[in-house]
Amino acid sequence: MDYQEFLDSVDREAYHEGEWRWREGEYTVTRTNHWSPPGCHNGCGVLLYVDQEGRLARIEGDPLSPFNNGKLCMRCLDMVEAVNHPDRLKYPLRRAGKRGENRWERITWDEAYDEIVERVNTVKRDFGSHTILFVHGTGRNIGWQLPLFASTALETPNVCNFGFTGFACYLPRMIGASAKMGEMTIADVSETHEMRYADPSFRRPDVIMVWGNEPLKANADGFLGHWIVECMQMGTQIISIDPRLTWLGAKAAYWLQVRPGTDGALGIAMLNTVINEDMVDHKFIDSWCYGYQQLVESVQGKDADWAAEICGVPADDIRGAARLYATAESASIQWGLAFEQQLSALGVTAAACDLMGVTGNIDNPGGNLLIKCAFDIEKRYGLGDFKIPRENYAGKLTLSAGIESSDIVACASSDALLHAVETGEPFMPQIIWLQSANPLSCSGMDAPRMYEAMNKIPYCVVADPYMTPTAVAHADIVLPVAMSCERNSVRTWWTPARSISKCASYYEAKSDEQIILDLGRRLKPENWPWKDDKELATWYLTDQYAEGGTRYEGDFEELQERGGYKYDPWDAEYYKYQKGMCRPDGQPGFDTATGRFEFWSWGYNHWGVDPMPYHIEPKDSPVSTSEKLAEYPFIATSGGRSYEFFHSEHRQLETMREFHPWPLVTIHPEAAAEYGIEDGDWVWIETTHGRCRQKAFLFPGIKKDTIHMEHAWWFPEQEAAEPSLYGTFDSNINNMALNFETGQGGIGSGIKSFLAKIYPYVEGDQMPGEKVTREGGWGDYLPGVMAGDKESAERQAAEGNSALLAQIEAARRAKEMKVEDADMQGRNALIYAKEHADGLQDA
Ligand SMILES: Nc1nc2c(c(=O)[nH]1)N[C@H]1C(S)=C(S)[C@@H](COP(=O)(O)OP(=O)(O)OC[C@H]3O[C@@H](n4cnc5c(=O)[nH]c(N)nc54)[C@H](O)[C@@H]3O)O[C@H]1N2
Ligand SMILES: Nc1nc2c(c(=O)[nH]1)N[C@H]1C(S)=C(S)[C@@H](COP(=O)(O)OP(=O)(O)OC[C@H]3O[C@@H](n4cnc5c(=O)[nH]c(N)nc54)[C@H](O)[C@@H]3O)O[C@H]1N2
Ligand SMILES: [Mo]
Repeated sequence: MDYQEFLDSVDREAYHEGEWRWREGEYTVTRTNHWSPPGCHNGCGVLLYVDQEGRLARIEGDPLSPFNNGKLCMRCLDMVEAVNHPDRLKYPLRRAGKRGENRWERITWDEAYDEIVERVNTVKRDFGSHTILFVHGTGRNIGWQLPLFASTALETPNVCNFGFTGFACYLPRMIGASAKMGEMTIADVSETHEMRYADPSFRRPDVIMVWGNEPLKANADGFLGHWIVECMQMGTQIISIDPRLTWLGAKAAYWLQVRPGTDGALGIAMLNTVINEDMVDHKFIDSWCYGYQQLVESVQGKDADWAAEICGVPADDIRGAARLYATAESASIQWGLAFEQQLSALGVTAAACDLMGVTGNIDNPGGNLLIKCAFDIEKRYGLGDFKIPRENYAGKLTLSAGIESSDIVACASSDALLHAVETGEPFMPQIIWLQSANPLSCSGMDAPRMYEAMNKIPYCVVADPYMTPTAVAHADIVLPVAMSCERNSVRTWWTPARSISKCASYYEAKSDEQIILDLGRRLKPENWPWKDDKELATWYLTDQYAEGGTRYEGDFEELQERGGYKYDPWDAEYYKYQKGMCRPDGQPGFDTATGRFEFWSWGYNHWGVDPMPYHIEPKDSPVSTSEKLAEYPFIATSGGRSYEFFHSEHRQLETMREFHPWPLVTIHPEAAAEYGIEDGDWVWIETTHGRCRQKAFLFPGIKKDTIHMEHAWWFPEQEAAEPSLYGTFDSNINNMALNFETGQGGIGSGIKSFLAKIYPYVEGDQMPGEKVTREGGWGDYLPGVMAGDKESAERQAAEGNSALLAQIEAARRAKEMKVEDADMQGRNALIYAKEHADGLQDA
């Protein structure tokens, strides 16, 4: 691949370089970025064609955008269908029947606002604003807006992804990396340079280790998977660590087919090989690191043979992959969600960071970069609480009225809030506000339990572009949300900073920005000074609250006019730690307690987490619960993404369903044959905790003892009213997932590994929707503790639930900290460690 050749080949004039809006025949064309709805983790450059009726008629990738170079995924290419789909919510709705009956009356926005304001103010007065639970989902373009609204208009500290136990997405990698090296890290595939692969300072990685991540389907966390393919065309080799064979795995130098949930052991063994075969970067370690000797000691005895047993990967492959990674001139690790959907979440993160550290692949061209969101607009990955005025932020640490969260993560603990709903202790939540979340279908672990819990909360608001199973089951008011092409907004997730420009509209749908502005003004005018969405966007870019603001110079209009993006030179610089660019005091080094890259981590230690890489055997596995194997012989993992869907979204779109009509469970052909299952058969997947139904997909690229299930299915074409709820429980693997099961520090969840059996579905079998909505599900929940088999639940109740206790203990420590220090997650602990740690002198 010759990128310069590509750049030279683009007819810039034909693509209206320098313009952001122009006429083309009967269309008005807008150069902008797509950033939800529909959901995605990325903001790709697009050209939107709007017809004379103001309707989105066509979409094209923008070849002048260095981010995606004109490429778009199939979901973006299908945007016209998503935006104009007749199922979209057109007007605000008020529930007219009972919850779950799917009967609604159309109301005006003013009626909706009046009802909400009256309800919120009554709850604030009678119960306290902390009894409002605010729920939002993954990093769509809501991350900064919604926490701001929740904390400064609703005035609740209780913002979380309800039901998503153990903060089991991305946050563990964020905070783990921040503890180890002071910043988040991402694989360098030139994405920080406006000139991309042609930038003279860039060097493509010799090796990319793709670990627990499927970048081509997920494009997760601000990273476009196709960038890896471009590097491969320039010679990059791949190491794939995945229980399934993926497209990248099929082209990899090494494919380590790891047993789900055992990556901690694999990482430790790779460290053992690299260290004991002396493939480390002594210069980097001696000059810039802390705690290397402890790392050397901690991995002794845990070699590739040890890990081979645990992980089910040949020892020679573990050694070979470690050697390939460590001896490359530059190599990077591209990690994914599997890291935190196992109990060792922070331990695996530590192991991966240490591999980068021992080989000196930190902030070097083609290694792992120290990265911030462009211009410091976001201190974190778009959760935006940094933007929240401090007097409101303080509440986040203590979570008023006794429900505590850990100081590791700034959002509220969903387990703690579930405990509150189930027990009424220490308070009974009065309102649940769901904006960009559909917990019954996707984000709620133990979906039947979430169903029961949400029905206990007296009032429920849902704001979404589509009617969802969760809205039908629980909502009292439903607000129609505008799509990406119908909003003015700005966003960063790493670099560049991007703008989103409004160019169409749909019935009465309003953007998230408009909804929170309208309601913010009505609920708390003194906190909501912005005239309109553009002013709000400018505030975000330049940040009126932070001391000195951000480093962004300009405003929404300027960003829009310059083509919708701006790269931050800080991110594009290599070896920032050598140049005094990382620490607030301007000294060289890392922004950690010791100023160094920490193999022995003060942050981890402060959190009460093992400061060295660790492995925890999954709680339900052939090793932990071997007695169950006779009845539940499969290790079930889940969640691998598909091109067609973003979580529970896109199920309405005929085009997507044509490609991917049904939920698929991947089974090895020989295993399927043993159970009389053929490709395309409906199959029950069952654990001791529940069951769901998916269609068999026979595939030899998975081991015979492992199955992989898809998440977030519902069927908009099926009956909305209960018991069906669009069939959302019928195929939901979260019927089997557990709350209250987390790893050290209350972080990580076990959902990538549990034991299951499979058997054919027979016509007439009872469907889970019926079981859950009519018979109370399978749960035998002891409020506030992990369900599962009754015996273990009772034991846990007697012992006091360990995950909850860990969070409460961490919160107790957090309370001792000074509020003014607590300006971001992860850092909290580091600041604390800086002040309190003994023995820093030897650093
Ligand atoms: N199209 C699409 N894109 C998405 C999403 C979506 O729903 N659809 N969701 C977004 C979100 S919020 C996230 S967090 C990301 C997630 O995206 P990724 O980070 O890619 O994570 P997963 O899709 O869970 O799984 C990646 C790989 O992990 C493998 N795997 C399963 N168990 C294990 C294990 O125990 N160890 C290892 N090493 N590998 C394992 C799976 O086989 C899969 O190939 O994607 C984002 N992007
Ligand atoms: N078993 C299993 N369960 C999983 C996972 C897994 O791998 N396995 N993945 C988990 C992960 S990593 C995550 S992050 C969670 C994700 O969970 P969520 O991010 O909560 O995703 P959804 O539940 O699909 O809900 C998103 C809703 O937001 C709406 N929406 C989309 N864009 C916007 C917007 O801009 N504004 C508003 N107001 N609404 C919008 C959509 O229409 C949809 O109804 O799910 C988790 N669930
Ligand atoms: Mo996620």
